[in-house]
Amino acid sequence: MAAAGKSDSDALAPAQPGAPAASPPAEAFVRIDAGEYARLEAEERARSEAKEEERLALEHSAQADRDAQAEREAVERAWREQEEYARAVAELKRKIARREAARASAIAAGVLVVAGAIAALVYGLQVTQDRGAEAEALRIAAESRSRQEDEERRKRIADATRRIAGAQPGAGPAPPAAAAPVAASRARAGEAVKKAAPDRSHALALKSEAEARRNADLALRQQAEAMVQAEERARAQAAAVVREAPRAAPRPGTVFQDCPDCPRMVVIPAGAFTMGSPASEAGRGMDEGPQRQVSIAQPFALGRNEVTVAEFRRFAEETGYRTDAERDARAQGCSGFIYTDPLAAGLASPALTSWRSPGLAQAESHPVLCVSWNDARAYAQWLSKKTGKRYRLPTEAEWEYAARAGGPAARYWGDDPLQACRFANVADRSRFQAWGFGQKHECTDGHYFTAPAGGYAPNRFGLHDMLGNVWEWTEDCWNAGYAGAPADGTAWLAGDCAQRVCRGGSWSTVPRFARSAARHKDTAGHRDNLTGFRLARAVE
Ligand SMILES: [Ca+2]
Repeated sequence: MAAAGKSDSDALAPAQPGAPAASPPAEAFVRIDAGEYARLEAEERARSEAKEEERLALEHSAQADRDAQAEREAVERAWREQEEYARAVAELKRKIARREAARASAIAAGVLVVAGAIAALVYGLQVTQDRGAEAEALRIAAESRSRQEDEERRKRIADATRRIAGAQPGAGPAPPAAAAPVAASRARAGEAVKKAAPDRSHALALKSEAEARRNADLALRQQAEAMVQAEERARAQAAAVVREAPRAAPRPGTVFQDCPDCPRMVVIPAGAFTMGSPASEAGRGMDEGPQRQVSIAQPFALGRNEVTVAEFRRFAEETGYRTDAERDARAQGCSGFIYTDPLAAGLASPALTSWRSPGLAQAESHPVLCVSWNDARAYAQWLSKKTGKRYRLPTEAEWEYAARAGGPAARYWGDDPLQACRFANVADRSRFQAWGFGQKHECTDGHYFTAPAGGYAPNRFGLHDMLGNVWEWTEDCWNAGYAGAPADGTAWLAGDCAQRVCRGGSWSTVPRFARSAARHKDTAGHRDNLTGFRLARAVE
């Protein structure tokens, strides 16, 4: 050891003039035996470890400061977004008010136009009616004249009859002096009748005209009233639509997309279910109980598929985001199961892998791999900002509720793992042919590694790949059981929050883990080529 050389030189140490004899000289070489040196070395190591701890503590503290700052910024951002939302709502309200005012003016103008049109109609009607009345008056006058003529004719006939009767023997002819007053009287009567007939026609015409006016007024009033009522009904209906629109939630089962590059989402109904597995379930883990009732009060949306490579690429391209695997200073990249797999021989080493090149063949439609819990949350935050909707990871309870889709069986297709290959990409015969061991699914699903998202039959909620393909991150902190977990479907944010819950199993999952209740945990920064995610979204 080097300490031995140093102790050999002790005799050459010069004396220090003026120093007290009892004290060793300040610069004297000190004899140190091997034991003492080991002790000193241990002390030095302890000091250095203490320094390292201090440095780590400082780093940790700095990280905590950064986290706190990020949290403050997130809160501020949320406030700002809320303010922007409030401003947008106010602006919308102003726009609606302006539109209403414009509509009211347009309606008023319309009323004037309609009133003008009605007046014209009424005038036309009046003219028509006046003409009708005139014709009627003429007809009455003609009839009257005709009756008068008939009367005169009858009188003339009666007179003639009387004259003829007076000429008969015994009666003698009527004296001419008597005939003159009768003729004059008849002429006067004729004149009076002639004069009376137009007077009566005129009165009738006036009466008809007044009647026509009354009818026209009534029609105008009725039409105006009907128009006002229709307008009030239309305004009430428009107000009801504006009031109801923000509350109108899409129906369960509805598939929607907030943008062309956004994941497709399915509306999941509100409901209650039994979370966890019964003791009798084959392959059950101790962390899947105790079983408990969970109620989810509001519908929410869940990704129909796991987030794909293409969808994640859009995020990375728009933001320049680098995943934990890409940023890792120790260049660990993305850890993977396949590096020990005989079929994966010759693939890139973990240090070079990331979602861009996870060490196995993937198409853009396959679920993204090598993303940590942190990366998944960053994607959700970006999507929320991009769309103005609240995207997030699902809670563990939401995930299991959605995976079961109302069924109590171990898997959403039933209890039988042999049926898996219709519904999920799991460790099937193809995978284990190479290995020749393992508890595989005794069926063939057509994919050794990941499969295109949504390629297998969905569950009753219309969700694909809830089991198999890739493990999916959830929001919850890890707890080794459900005692004390929230019962309302919210995330359990107590417990071991350095580790987060993954659900659903992967392309490499054996029957024991390909179950709706099976759980798994990883640290928030962990990434591997078995794990991806899907997103949840609040349904507004
Ligand atoms: Ca498979």
